[in-house]
Amino acid sequence: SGETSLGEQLDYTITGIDAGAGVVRSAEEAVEAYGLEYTVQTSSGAAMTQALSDAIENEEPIIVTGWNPHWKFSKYDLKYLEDPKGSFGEAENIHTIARLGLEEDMPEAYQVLDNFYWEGSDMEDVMVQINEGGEPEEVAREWVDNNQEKVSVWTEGVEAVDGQEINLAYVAWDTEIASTNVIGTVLGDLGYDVTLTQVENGPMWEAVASAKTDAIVAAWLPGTHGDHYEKFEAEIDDLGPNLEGAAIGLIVPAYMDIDSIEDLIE
Ligand code: PBE
Repeated sequence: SGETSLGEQLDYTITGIDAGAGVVRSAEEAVEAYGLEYTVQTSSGAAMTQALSDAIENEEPIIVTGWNPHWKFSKYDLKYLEDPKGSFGEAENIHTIARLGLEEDMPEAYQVLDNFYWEGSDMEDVMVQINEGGEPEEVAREWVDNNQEKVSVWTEGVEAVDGQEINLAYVAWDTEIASTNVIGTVLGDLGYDVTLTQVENGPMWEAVASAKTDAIVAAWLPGTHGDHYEKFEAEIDDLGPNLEGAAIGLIVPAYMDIDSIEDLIE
């Protein structure tokens, strides 16, 4: 027929994020597993959400590598493409990982990091405010001030400290900008001199495994960062989930006439 196929309209492109992200690797695996003609174009989380918003504004098709929790679901009507081959895994939890020795060196921070746990809706509150233009640090400050009941569970019985330096590494994904700023604020309130260091995903894992950073709250397991976890398992201290029920996958605007990754097979 003379109709332009979806693949042609999309230039056979899946809009990815940073090359180090697990969701990009999973999307590349999906391209293989489903035998798609598509290429996963890497850029950044911010470029992906910009491309998504441009496409929706013009009611054009787009396929992005996405995840939840995320503010994009409260702003746009979106759907995950079904993934019958399981390239993107099942539900994910986000874990807190400390460097070896943190428990001895900074027991107070370790306790708070170990206690840190919140809901997807909490994280989305922070993400939405940042997306609406709030400075991450200020949004985190406000969230902590407005949610003292939750925060006090993380800090219960923990003694204040006197300006000890602590470093948290994170990747500039919207989820991790939110969580890292919130826990950084809580540690700051406890008396720590907190530095947040933005890195890429691989270097983030290397940093916590080699004690160049004290902790991360950005470990997506078991699937998304499973390869990094396995590589460094003996050199890290896994404090367990700080959030449950996250997910990754291919996401499209609800107006698109496809429901499954299989619909991309030509
Ligand atoms: N993400 C957000 C990351 C984990 C957190 C889904 C973009 C990734 O794909 O590695």
